Amino acid sequence: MRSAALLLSLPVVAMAACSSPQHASSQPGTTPPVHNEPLQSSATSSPSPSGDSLTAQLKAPDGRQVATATFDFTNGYVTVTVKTVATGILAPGIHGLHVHQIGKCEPNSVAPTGGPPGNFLSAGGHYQAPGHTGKPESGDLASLEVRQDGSAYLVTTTDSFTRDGLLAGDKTALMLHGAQDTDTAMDRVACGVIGPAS
Ligand SMILES: [Cu+2]
Repeated sequence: MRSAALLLSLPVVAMAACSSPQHASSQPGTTPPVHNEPLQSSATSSPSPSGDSLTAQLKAPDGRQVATATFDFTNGYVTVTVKTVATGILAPGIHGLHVHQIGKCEPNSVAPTGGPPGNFLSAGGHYQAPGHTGKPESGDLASLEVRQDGSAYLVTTTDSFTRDGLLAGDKTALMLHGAQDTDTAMDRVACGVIGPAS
């Protein structure tokens, strides 16, 4: 619910600051009307909990719930919030986080391009919005920094994909990779299919 538009009338102060003789006229100044309207506070712009939000429940390959993610679409961009729900699962460090191109989160699955099976490989590669090529890819997000106890919290924004784009076709999945600079950096350690909040 939005309040009426904020109408703020600042009285214009006519400054007769010029002291040069040729401007020293004694025109009677017109006094601007002064409005003493109460200042209305502007509406706060936090994402509204509307039905436009999407969510993903990130789970480890063994099914343990790792984190929740929300996608709030407002003002032409999306605010992505990722929060762990358990400690002791994720390794400390900085984990790659991307939207992948297929809404599947299957342990021990085969990539769409074939090859040996692995965790969450059937989610395919990084999501690209229609018509977008190159890097950063549309699904690339800020990384998730995991604290020593395995917990993490990230809020980031992007305008590189839309709600409709995430839900189109095979839908999409939010994927968390292993910690950077470790042997498991390229692994897919948690995955959640992106869909409407239920
Ligand atoms: Cu990825």
